[in-house]
Amino acid sequence: MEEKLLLPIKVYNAPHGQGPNPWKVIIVLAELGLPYEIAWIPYGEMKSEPYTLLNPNGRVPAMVDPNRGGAGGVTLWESGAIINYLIATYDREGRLRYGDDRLEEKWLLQSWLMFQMSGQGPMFGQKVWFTHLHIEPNLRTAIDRYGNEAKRIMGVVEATLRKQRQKLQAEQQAEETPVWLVGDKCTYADLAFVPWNTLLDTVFPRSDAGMTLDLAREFPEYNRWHRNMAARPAVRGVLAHREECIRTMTNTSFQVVERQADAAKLPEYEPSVGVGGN
Ligand SMILES: N[C@@H](CCC(=O)N[C@@H](CS)C(=O)NCC(=O)O)C(=O)O
Repeated sequence: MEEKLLLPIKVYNAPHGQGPNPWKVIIVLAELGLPYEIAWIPYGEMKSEPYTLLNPNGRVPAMVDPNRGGAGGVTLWESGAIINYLIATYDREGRLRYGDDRLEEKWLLQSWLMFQMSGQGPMFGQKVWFTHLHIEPNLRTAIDRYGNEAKRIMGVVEATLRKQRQKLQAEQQAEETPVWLVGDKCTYADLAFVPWNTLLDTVFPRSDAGMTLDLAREFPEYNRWHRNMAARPAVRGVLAHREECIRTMTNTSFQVVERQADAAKLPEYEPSVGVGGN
């Protein structure tokens, strides 16, 4: 099936687009040049049917691809699984992946995607929770625990990128040549880290003197890696769209906080997590 004949792939996202996980999927769709549309599901409607018929976990994203499968199309949830589906189904030219001719690199991309899903996402997420939202403010041991884990994960990425840089230097390649997690090109595994990276100022707010982050100094290759990804036309377009959504859409995400017994009952969710300056 020609890409231009495809119907839009539907991605469920929550207004006003602050949460990182749906954007991982949207970045991959944009990079592959696939048609897509965003279906906005308020946080208040996410934990019950009909949405839980799409995603039993009651979170975003979910994806419906009307171009494949039976009458209802292919419905999937969990951003990593959706990315895998999109790559396996639509990245025939291997724009964001390696093929069987580079077998180890092909599967190493899975290692990094799993690492993003099980490491970066949950640790950054819990750091945000205990820094901004937990009912007991300044719970230092929890803030430090997740902050240190977040930095440890960034350190794993940094060490890998430095090794990649050393390889390039050994090959006498130009200093500005970008380095990637696996092999010699940007893949879906790199891109999966982008949306959480854009929230680093929220994960490590400058207002918390007890746990700061100086990205350029502590993780210089990570910093360059993120900047290189953010400068890609498709990524730039998606991130600009996300910012516009945050700026212009009606806020519903305080509902996430409202239903948590262990959250501070903040009147607004976004200001607490740094939207609008931090
Ligand atoms: N592991 C899931 C995480 C999904 C997730 O936590 N999504 C957030 C928004 S980025 C959400 O729906 N939060 C609503 C809630 O916690 O109720 C994935 O990657 O798809």
